[in-house]
Amino acid sequence: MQIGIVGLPFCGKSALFQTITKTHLDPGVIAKGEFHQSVIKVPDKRLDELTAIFNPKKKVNAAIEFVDVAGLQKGDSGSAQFTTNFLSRVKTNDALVQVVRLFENELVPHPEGSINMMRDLNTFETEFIISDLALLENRIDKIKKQILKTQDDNLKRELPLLEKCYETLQEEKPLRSLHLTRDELKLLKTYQLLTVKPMLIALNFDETQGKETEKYLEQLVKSKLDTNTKVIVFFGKIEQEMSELPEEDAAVFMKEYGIKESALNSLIREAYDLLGLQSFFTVGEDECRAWTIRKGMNAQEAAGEIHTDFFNKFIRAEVVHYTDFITAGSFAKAKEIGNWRLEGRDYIVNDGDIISVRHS
Ligand SMILES: Nc1nc2c(ncn2[C@@H]2O[C@H](COP(=O)(O)OP(=O)(O)OP(=O)(O)O)[C@@H](O)[C@H]2O)c(=O)[nH]1
Ligand SMILES: [Mg+2]
Repeated sequence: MQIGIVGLPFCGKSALFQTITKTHLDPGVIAKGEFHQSVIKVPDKRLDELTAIFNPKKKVNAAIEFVDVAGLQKGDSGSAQFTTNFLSRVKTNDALVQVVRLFENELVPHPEGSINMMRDLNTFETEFIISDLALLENRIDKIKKQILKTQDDNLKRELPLLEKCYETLQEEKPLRSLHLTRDELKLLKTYQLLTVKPMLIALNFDETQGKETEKYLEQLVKSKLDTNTKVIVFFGKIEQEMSELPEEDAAVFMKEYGIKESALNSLIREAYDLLGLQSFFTVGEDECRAWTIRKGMNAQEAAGEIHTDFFNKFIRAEVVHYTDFITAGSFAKAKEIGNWRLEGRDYIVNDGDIISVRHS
């Protein structure tokens, strides 16, 4: 899974990227405005606990790749415009984090000259909508011509969906506001549209603005967030500084500044929620591991995430929920009280299930 960090110039994208990936970019590298990417381990206390119990040779956290994508420039007409490089980077992301700047900093002036959350959000949305409109217009034209020629049934089914999307965009609404089915989303995936991507708005505050965050959050909620949109609050500069400290020291500072949750934790929690993701575990002496899957996946599909062979040769899954396992203290005890179960392929996996796949 790949998540792109986007936003206007100097809004704090690289600050957020460095905070969550615990990397340190050289100021010269940052200034070049290139993209950076890094894979982060998804922190999971349950996996830590399981590792403490099984003492395996290896612990493998779930992973998410983050990309810091710079690339919104002032166009010739004075309006904001995406560069081609930016679009090609963002197109392949599964979700986007849009950083919105709320901190004042005279040393780095806001490109529009002032702080204005709604304006910045709209600037971005408009550019995304224009880009998707152009893409769809082109595609719809082509499909119509092809249908006349070939009478292709697949294309005939596709056309109404693309037209529905086109109309939505013309009403200046992003595609993520449509309640699209899984099949529709699958179909649209090949087009790599931008406004269909789930969006996480990350409000970047200065550490002195701790008391102001509620006000902005309320304003956003009042403006009715689209479906598939979530908001988090973070404190770019100070959190970046803290991410370079040992964990215990960082915790002390967080408390001092009244920061309830780190950007990393809130970002991952909301991203999982937004993308409908959950984790299951595999445990053993060799390895304890967290796997990320979509909610609603069955045992066979989850097994397939571990290995294609596990999907093809799936027989049954041994399942015990993390909480039940911890309460019982061992597999044997969990079995005794009936919390350890054998499930078939259609069993819908729960967040926190510990699974062992039986296959032929
Ligand atoms: N005071 C204050 N400054 C911040 C905060 N977040 C970022 N900055 C500063 O703002 C400047 C821009 O931050 P970056 O993280 O480089 O912003 P960016 O979005 O990556 O910028 P570009 O990649 O150039 O578009 C840096 O000098 C940061 O130190 C914040 O919360 N408070
Ligand atoms: Mg940057």
